[in-house]
Amino acid sequence: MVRAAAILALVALTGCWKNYTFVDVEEAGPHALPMDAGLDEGSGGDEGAGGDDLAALEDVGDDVAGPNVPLDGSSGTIELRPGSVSLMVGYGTAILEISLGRAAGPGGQSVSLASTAPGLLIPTMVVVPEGRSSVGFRVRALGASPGAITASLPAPNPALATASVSFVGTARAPFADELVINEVNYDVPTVNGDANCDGTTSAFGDEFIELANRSNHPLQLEGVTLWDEFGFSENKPRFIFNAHALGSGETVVVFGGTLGMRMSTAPWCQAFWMSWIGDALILPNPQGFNLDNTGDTIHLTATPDRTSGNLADPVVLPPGANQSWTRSPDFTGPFVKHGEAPGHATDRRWTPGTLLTGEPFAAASP
Ligand SMILES: [Ca+2]
Ligand SMILES: [Ca+2]
Ligand SMILES: [Ca+2]
Ligand SMILES: [Ca+2]
Repeated sequence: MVRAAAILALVALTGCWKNYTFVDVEEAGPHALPMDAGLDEGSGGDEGAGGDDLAALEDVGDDVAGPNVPLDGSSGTIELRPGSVSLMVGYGTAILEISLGRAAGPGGQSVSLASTAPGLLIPTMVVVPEGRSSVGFRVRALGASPGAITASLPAPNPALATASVSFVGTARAPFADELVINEVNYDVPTVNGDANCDGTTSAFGDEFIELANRSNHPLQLEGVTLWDEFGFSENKPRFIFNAHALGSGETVVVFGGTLGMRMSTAPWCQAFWMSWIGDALILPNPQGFNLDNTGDTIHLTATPDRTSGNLADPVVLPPGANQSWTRSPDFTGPFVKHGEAPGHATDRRWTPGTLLTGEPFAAASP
């Protein structure tokens, strides 16, 4: 009970929490950072990866054993990314990703985690699920002294990867492509459309926009603005963020209405708790997004001034089909209908707060 109370207090303080399981970099690539794209691409370990992919690697040494090594779940190849990450002091969080050279074998692949950064809370272990080549885990800042995170594979093919960790007192505003739209739910079906888990279907209230921080540092969201096409043309912002530092690899979901108690047992509602859904912070937008079911365009700008510039390309929504429009793979891929994304969760038509597979962004949290 003491521990539970402490966790609740921590969550209340920080708005941060989650436990999870996750996906393949080929399918999800949640931490593909623009600044080290070569690393990200190369580590995917796609068995089919050819010379072009290998040429892009900055660190090909681990892959020498490469595609010919059996899928024994302990291949001796591991990568941790981003290779350097910064967190907000005072409970700031980040999600890092472990990538193996290949899919984990039966039972999954356990990876041990350790840190030399005083006051950095990390899980001691995370499991790459069977059949997946990567997994995410969350870390949390209690102190401010820099150090390193180590992820290690056990014998018989031991391997080690490290990432440096630093701490910052403030988060800066996002630059282009650091904060991206990852999923949009705009065509709410009239039956079973309760995306926000409050027990009722609402044409506006169950719309949502999921955003992700794919940089390697916290981003200050204050003033960041979301628009639909009509709002953009009429200079009417649909949602303006209040101050919030979004950690590296973390996501936030804004629903197009108020938020209530969890009244649904739908799969994506299982992790709905307080201000969270799945693995993401949720925020209400009582005035709504007004996303047209027949097609619309989402703009994400740095400030409520529409001339401040889009943070990423506007997201063009095609005529809807009672499902969301999501990046595939998550964070980095082009948009597709949820039901047409490879590996999508088949028991739902959207994935607020999780990967499109329905698995969490972080498989373990301290
Ligand atoms: Ca709509
Ligand atoms: Ca609802
Ligand atoms: Ca609209
Ligand atoms: Ca999602």
